[in-house]
Amino acid sequence: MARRGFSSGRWRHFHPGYYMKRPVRFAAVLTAFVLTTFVVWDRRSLLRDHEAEVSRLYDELNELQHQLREVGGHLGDGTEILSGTKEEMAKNNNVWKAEIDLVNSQRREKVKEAMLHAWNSYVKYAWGQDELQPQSMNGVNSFGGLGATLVDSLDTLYIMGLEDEFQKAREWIATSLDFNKDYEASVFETTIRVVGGLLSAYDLSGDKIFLEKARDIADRLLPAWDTPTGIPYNRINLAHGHAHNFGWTGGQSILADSGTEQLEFIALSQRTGDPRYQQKAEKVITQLQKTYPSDGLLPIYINPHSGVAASSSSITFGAMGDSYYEYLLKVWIQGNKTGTVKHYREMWEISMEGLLSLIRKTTQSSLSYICEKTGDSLSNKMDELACFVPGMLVLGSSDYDPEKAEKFLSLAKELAWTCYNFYQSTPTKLAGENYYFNGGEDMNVGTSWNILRPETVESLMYLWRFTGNKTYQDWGWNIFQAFEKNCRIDSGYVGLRDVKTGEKDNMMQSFFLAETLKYLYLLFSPPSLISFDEWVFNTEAHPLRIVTRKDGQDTEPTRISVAKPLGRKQGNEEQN
Ligand code: DMJ
Repeated sequence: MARRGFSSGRWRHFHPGYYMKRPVRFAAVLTAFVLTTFVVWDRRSLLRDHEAEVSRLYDELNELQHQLREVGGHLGDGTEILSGTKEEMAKNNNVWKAEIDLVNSQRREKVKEAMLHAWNSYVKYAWGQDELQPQSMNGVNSFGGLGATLVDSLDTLYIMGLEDEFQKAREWIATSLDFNKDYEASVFETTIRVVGGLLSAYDLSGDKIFLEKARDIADRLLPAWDTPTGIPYNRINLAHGHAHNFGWTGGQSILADSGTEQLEFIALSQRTGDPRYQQKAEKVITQLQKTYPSDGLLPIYINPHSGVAASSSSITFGAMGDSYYEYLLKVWIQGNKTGTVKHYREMWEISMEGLLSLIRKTTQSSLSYICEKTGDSLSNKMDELACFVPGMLVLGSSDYDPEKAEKFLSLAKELAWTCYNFYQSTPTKLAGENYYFNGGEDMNVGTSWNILRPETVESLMYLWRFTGNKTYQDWGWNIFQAFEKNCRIDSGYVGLRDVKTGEKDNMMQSFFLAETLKYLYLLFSPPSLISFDEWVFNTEAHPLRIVTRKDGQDTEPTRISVAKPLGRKQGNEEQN
């Protein structure tokens, strides 16, 4: 029987001559080969990343289990549930839970100790001043001498059970806090830190001194809203009430600076019975609503005389845009989701559709990120500040229909992974101020400082509470350890001038105590501590109690939560 050659039968496909006569088929085979190679390579590199992450987490788990057994040895009662082989322990769900509780309580104590170190350094070197410069061991009045760190720390001290420290701070507020300062204060910074901090301390403690002081400073800020449109000027002299805008904005008001006072001023009106604060702050939103763009994305500069946003300025979820979007959602939550505040949710939902149009993915590792936009042009830049977005999406997603809720929850998870990688990708494991994703590249640090910002751990706290996934706690713990390693010095905590070299700066930002450490503490605490059902956090992490709005006709919730997350209080057992 004659042997069949390569030129006939099924083997002919392997002979070069076959393709020389069929160039189209050759091109198709070549394309298929290249595509398959790329897909396999891409999958493998993703797989490698995941394997590395899983293996790192597994190592950490082993280490924690080891520590737990050691701690168990000192516990006396109940130690028997902490002994035995790893396999036996893993089978026992209660033991597993006990382990987690113990790890969380150890982590919580470490964060509390960090807060005490930051606070005691402030007390020692900068008492009553706005912020501590730890390297030079002195205070500076970067906010006009309003005791910014002290006021910003009140609720963190209270929540952590640091009663003596809280009382000492309270005495200073009662006896020494004086707002009559001939100083051009930022309306935004003063509101979120001072008004917010005082109101939160009042809500937590019931001590009227905090409410009186909040009212005093808010009265000094109020003339800033006396503009033709009600969109405020962003600076005001606290002693004389003269208001204007920052020179570098060309006389324009900034979006975030104008749209981030609503929570505090509504809360103040609710607690004092004086409607003026709420009216001024809410008028800004009704003014913006009149010319709301179809994609809900507002440029960061707005003319306070015409109410028109300057289309030449950029659209961003980072600096100068960020908390405007955050407050649309949170005012709706603060207002019990009733008809009175329905327009906030509607505007927020429109803006979230706009947000989707800014999302892009890197080609190599499929990292999602949020672009900035000027006119029609997108830029592949994302601020770490925009890392509050995952938390906001999680908080708002449960009131969408199930399909959309899932879509926004997935996006939140993807963005949180990117934000976590902002930290993991640097030698210090701390994030830079912003990142570029040019040409589909994964991420390149732009401005490379880190000033102890909270946004990523804030989002991790929301994600953990809503999903119950402990991975978010582990990520937060890694970030905390990087702060401890790089930023802690004997006289407090400093930022880094460069996350690549670890060179230190000389400033302990007040939001490190107000936000970063508070969110970390809550990340390792039961979700019932400052529950989302009763509290809403302002943008400086000051929890404000949700109370029924009495000013509207409709006090019934307008939406039924269709996809309420599992275990909003307890967390579920998602393990991915
Ligand atoms: C804080 O003052 C607030 O979170 C604000 O909304 C953004 N910037 C800082 C923290 O980074």
